Amino acid sequence: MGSLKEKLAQKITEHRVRTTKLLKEHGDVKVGEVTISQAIGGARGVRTLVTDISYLDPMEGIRFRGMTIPETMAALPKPEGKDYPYVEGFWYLLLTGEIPTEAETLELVEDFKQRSEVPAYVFEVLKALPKSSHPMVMFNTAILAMQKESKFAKFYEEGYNKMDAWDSMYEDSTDLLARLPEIAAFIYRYKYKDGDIIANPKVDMGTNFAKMMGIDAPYDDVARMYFILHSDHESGNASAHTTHLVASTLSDAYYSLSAGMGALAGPLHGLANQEVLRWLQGVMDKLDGVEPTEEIMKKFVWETLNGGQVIPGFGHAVLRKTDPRYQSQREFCEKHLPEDKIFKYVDMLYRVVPDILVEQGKAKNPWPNVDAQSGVIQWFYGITEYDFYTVMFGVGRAIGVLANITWDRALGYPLERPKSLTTDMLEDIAGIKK
Ligand code: HAX
Repeated sequence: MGSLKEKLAQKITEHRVRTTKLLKEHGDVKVGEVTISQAIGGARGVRTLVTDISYLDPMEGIRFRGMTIPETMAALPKPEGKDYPYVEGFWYLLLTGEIPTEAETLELVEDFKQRSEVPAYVFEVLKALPKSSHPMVMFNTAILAMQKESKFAKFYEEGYNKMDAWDSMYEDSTDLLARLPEIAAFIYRYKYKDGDIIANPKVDMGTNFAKMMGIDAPYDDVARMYFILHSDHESGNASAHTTHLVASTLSDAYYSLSAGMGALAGPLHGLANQEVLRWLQGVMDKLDGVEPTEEIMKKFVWETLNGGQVIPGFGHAVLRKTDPRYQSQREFCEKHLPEDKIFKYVDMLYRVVPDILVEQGKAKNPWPNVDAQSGVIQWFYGITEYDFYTVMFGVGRAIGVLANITWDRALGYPLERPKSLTTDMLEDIAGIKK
């Protein structure tokens, strides 16, 4: 057993006592009430999920295992001469809550290399899809196609034991994570680069992805930053929640992650990163070479709102301030691409959109989210095929949701099954039933 798995086993044993005590001795303590608007309105703010992997404060933003983004980036071991940490070390942090040593991180890098072989049939399955399929369909199909590799499914077939079930969930999750960069890069090069595939150099996750995409340094650092920033946003976001829900049926990590990626592919969620660039390109096409000013940008924003559409990359179901993931990427842009035209347009949107959303008076949070800034960076490094952006989000999101379902299994969280009511019942509760 490697250092991470040993540490995880120890943490799980310690944590189980806490969960059991809460359930047995304090199970009747109320956490909150549910209102009619929460029941109809997508359960906003209903506190009914438990995770220790990350927490999203509306005013502060995300903390991974108690650490802000800058603290996380500073604390984790980095490849020599690089600005961003090993993704493998971040996986260790999410699973255990501890910063791995350099040696523990490198052990994990080796472990990922050993696991990173993508079964050949996956590429055949992808080639059988129409090339015009959305890259998220390809990504999702590849994940699901690999289900036959599931160690948890085998463990279940051979006589399931609840106490040990986390082990094979961890194995599946790590196998998946190690393979996702190659699958994503294959989709990119197969779909957009005439199938000119670059072999996995088997270095570390970020470098592997950059090399297989065919993009030089510092894109390896971009990949590390991107995967870490997009990894986890507590349990209630649609992709994390979907993955958790499906895993709660004792589905394995392949089925669960594939379901979660379906949620990520929605334009109100992860697809928003492609929509930001699509929206901007639409503006530029209409301007036909004229440089947009703030006044022109305001006109397009209002046109979009008046057409009944949302401004992609702005607003959030929980956050009530600028997303720190947006800030981190903005800082990267200021350092590496300050003169980039698209960065300047995105920055212009930062200056004009919040006031307009406030004036419109609908959005509870007028500030930009992670998706407003991420496409600019990818575009700058040559990935102008913006419908691919959500796939990269998916590789990152997998880190968080897979860590969560490993812990779900470890703590034996049961089948998720909230209760529904009828409209008649709500009218009765509200005292308006005739
Ligand atoms: N542009 C226009 N209108 C917006 C808006 C935006 N960016 N954000 C919210 N609104 C509107 C909502 O559509 C809603 O309108 P209706 O009352 O007509 O339905 C109203 O304001 C209230 O919504 P809210 O309570 O502020 O926001 P929700 O919790 O319902 O939704 C969303 C949160 C992120 C879905 C929303 O802000 C949105 O659609 N943003 C644009 C799409 C986007 O950027 N999504 C990515 C979010 C981050 C993420 O998950 N990344 O993966």
